[in-house]
Amino acid sequence: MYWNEKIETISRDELNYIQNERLGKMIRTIYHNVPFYRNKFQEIGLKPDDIKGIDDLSKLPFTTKNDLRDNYPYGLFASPLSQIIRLHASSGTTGKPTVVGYTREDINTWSELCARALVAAGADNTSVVQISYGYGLFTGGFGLHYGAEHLGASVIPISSGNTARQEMLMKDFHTTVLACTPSYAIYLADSLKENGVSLDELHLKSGIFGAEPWSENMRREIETKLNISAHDIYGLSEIMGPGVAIECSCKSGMHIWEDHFIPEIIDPVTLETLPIGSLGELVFTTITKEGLPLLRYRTRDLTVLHDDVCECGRTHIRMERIKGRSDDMLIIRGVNVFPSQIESVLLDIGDVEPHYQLIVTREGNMDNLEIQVEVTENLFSDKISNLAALESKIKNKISSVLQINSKITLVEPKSIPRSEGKAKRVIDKRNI
Ligand code: DLL
Repeated sequence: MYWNEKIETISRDELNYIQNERLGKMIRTIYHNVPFYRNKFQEIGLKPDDIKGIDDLSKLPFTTKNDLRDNYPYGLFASPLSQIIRLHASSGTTGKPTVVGYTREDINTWSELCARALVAAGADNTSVVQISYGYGLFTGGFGLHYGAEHLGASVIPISSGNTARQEMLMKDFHTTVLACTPSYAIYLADSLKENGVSLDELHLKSGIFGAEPWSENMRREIETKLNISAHDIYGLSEIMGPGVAIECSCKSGMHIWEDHFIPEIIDPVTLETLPIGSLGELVFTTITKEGLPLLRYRTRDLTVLHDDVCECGRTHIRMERIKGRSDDMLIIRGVNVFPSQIESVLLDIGDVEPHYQLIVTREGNMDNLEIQVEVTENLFSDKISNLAALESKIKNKISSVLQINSKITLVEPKSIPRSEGKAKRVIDKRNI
């Protein structure tokens, strides 16, 4: 039922004691090792000793994705590269990705927290875990892989894609736990049915689904179609990757592992800290990370925290499903996409105006992205073949920079509606 019962069910007092100790130690390390934070402290006249514990959290400066971009690639690392054993990356807001680094101890912590997550979702050392999250710079595959190995389960590191092979291995290898995005879980379930595979031929018991927003309706659909218990898992590369929080069998929110990350909810406009139970932006302070410790990192994810004790016995705070974002990031087929990334690709290519619109739809369970972009007057009156060549050039560039497929529609100059205020770049027609 628990991977680490002592820590998962620890009293709040003891947990707070651990948090205070770890926070103080981390602040001192960051101050000495990361010039970016030292300068920020000096700007606001803050000394490491001013932070006595978690009650002083609001004195600390925030960190944003832009800070990571401005210090690309390694400027915020608190450990030298000789201590960093792994690098991952996620989408940046423009051309360059956000880079994250892990020391050996960070990888150990990540494995421990993913093992806790897997057990909370019903896995044990007899489980066969099929990891259908992407392996690579994305944190999904590797994070859960190390967690499942740490737990002693048998891991199938199949990565994403190739549905026919996923189905064959799921059946032949007796997969009991499936880890993938919720939209892919539904796609797989439908495909299994189409291929005449009955649920009796499978051994599935539970699923660990995250990396993109989903709903209670989707949970019901997945649970019925695959006859499993479906658990929401949350995480982000900057803080660690998958396993920052997980739903237990009570499914009334995801437990955040507070012995490693301190969560807060803020008002994204005033930046004031909000009381428990309020809807706002989730902010994390890491208290054990060595490679890339972050103070008050603004996730931009909107949610609500609950601190009443869960029936499962775990005392760690719970977060509700992600309700939305306080910025314009979209998640399309599990890939994080910022409109500003698309804009910088378009402007690099030339022959197009800086007027574009992204139209996101969901067909069945697959997301589709259409990019409508205005071409210059000159090009518009040009030959059709030139327009077609431009379309495919944009499509290829978007695919290589963002790793997503898109449909490019070139439109007449001045045909995309202009706005007097903020341009409406995204029309999201998905009803998740
Ligand atoms: O998506 C890590 C992950 C992998 C989580 C596998 C769960 C499973 P990033 O690529 O950095 O990391 O994207 C992080 O994805 O800020 C959220 O907006 C979104 N996200 C992650 N999990 C959930 C979830 C991984 N369960 C961003 N529900 C986050 C809704 C989620 N959104």
